[in-house]
Parts: sequence; C-alpha cells; structure tokens
Amino acid sequence: MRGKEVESLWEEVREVSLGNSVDRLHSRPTPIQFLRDFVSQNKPCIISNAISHWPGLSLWPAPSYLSTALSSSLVSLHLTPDGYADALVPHPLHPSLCFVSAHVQPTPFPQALNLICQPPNHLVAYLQQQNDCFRTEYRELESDCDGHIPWASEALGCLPEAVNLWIGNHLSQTSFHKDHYENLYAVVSGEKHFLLLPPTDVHRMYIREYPAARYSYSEESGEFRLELEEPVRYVPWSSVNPYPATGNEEQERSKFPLYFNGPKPFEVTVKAGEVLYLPSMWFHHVRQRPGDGGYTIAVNYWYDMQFDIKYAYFNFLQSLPYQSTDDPTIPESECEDSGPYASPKHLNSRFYSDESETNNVEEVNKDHGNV
Ligand SMILES: O=C(O)CCC(=O)C(=O)O
Repeated sequence: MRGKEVESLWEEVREVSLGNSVDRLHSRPTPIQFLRDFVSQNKPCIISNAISHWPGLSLWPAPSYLSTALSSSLVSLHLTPDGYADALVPHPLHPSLCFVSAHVQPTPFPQALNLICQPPNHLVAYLQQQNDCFRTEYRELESDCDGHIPWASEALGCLPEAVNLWIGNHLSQTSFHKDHYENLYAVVSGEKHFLLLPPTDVHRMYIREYPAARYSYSEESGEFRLELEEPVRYVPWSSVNPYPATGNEEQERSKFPLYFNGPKPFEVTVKAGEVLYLPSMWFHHVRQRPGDGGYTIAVNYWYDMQFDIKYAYFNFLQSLPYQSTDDPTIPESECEDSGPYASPKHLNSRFYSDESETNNVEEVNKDHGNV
C-alpha cells in the first residue's frame, strides 16, 4: 500500500469529523449527548466544571492532607533514573533499543510523596500503578471523589473496569501508546499535557517490537541496573519521541517523517477541575506540570470499549503494510520486528493481553507484570 491513500485518510478524518482542535464543553454533557457526539464518533473532548463537587479538588493539593489520610498506606511507587517508564532506552548489549518498565517499590505513602516533591538526583518517582490502584491502595481517599463518572457510566452502559490514581512531578513522562479502554481522565491538581493522535494515524507511530526490560534499583548504591526479561519477550511500541533532546531534533525528524511532517497531533492541556475524554485506541503522550503542592494528581476511569465495527476497520487498517515514498524506515539496529508493521495481534496496548481478547484488569496486569 503506497502513501497517497493512507495520507488522504489522515486528512479526511480531520475534515469530516475531528477538525483542528479538541472540543471543550463548559459543563458535563448529558449521557445521550456524550454518547452521540463523542463516544460513538471516537472523538475526544475536554469537560470543564465536571468535578467541581469533589472534596478532593480542594483537599488533595495539600501534601499534609494526603500524607495524613494515607499515613499507613503502602503504595506501589514506580522508580526510574530519568522519568521515562514504559519507554524505549538503549539496549544494554546491542546498538539498538529495548522497552523498559520502572522498578516498582512498595513504599509508605508519606515517603513516596516526599520523593516526588523533592526528587533526589537521578531518581524519579511516579505513583502510576495501573491495576485499579485507586480502589485498592488509596481506599482512604474514596469519599473525596466519585467512584465513577455518572454521565459516562450511563452513556457507556457499565461501571469502570479500573480506577487509577496518578501522582507525579514535571520529570515524569508517559510515552506514546494506546489503550483498549474508553478513558475519562480527571485532573485534580496541576496540569497534564497530552499529545493525541487518532487510531487512523497508526502508520505514523512507527510501531516496532522491542525486547522487554525492567529497571532494578538498589537503595544501597542508589543505582539502577537494566535487566532484560528472560526468556525474551517482545513488546510492540511506538518508536516516536515527539520531544527529541536539543541537538537531536534533525536526526529524529528524519527518522520519523510521517510523524513530524504529517498533520499535527492534537495538543491539549487538562487543568485541575477538568476531565479529558480520551477515546479508546487513540495514541497519547503525556507530560505534566505540578500544582502548588509540588505534584500533579489525577484520577482516571477506564471503561470497557466496544469491540465493534470501528475496531474491526482499525485492525484491518493497521494490518496493511504501508510504506511512504519518503520514509527511510527505522535502521535495522533499532527495529526488532520482522516486517514493516507488526501484526494486529501484536499492536495491543501495554495493558491489554495479546493472547486473550479480554479487558479483564487482573488478567491484563498479570500479563503486563504489574501485579
Ligand atoms: O498520566 C499519565 O502519565 C499517563 C496516562 C495514561 O496513559 C492513561 O490514562 O492511559
């Protein structure tokens, strides 16, 4: 498949549906409006004033409140040397890349929060456990926010499969990926900066398979070791870093021309008190800016997606081997897959089991090694 047809698809979805920016609603939508204008169109939106009634909005920005409420909670703290977890880093043995996950350390909450607010050198801490952690590790905060987003639950016809809490600082970033969930992402303190691309742009993400690795952190030496998984396991992941380091921009732009020269990603800032509807299968990259307490805090609700005709079309699209005429492709040394694009089975998100077509959170996280 040559470039023209796929490139016209990128343009067409913007022309007929998405426009140039993400819609902003100034109050919560009715379930029918949310379903009709956004979910069924697989189209994101930001909703202001959607969580004004949450006590957490005024309570959680104060570190002393959180540390007292969670004084005896042990939480899963994710540690990396640089803020990049679930990301591509140089392979320890070859001139290529691998996919690395954070070192996960069960930590008393007040200690975890201190590490986030006052990051020591070469240690970035992020509370970002994704196995429904809000309803397990942070139970004490339950009455400070809603257990689900009522108008979304009604529109989607179910309650959330998982509710997660995210507390981080400006150093933590989440690299481009997609999830097989409808995501309602509520920011409670600070700001989150999202780059969003629709599923139709899959060929611009340069998804390749990378060997899985994990950081292992030694408190004694204060050093990280990168350990490759054994037996080797390959993870399909987007190769694009949208924010290359200064001095490296030209090289990155020339490696990923479809990303850098194609339509711009949708850029959205979600502020405290706002909710982003992030539709299933949209690619997203996330950065954050802390609020006054020294951290960003967010709660997100993952609802099961419908495996419907859009899903089938999308799988079909990504199975098409596509090569643009001006795409030099990633050098062999950085590419672990056998073909130009991994098969649909392998293009599942980080929380989604490749083997079983299910959205069961326990299975998902077991599969991802998060439990
Ligand atoms: O907030 C983040 O760092 C990442 C959020 C995310 O990837 C998600 O909600 O799916």
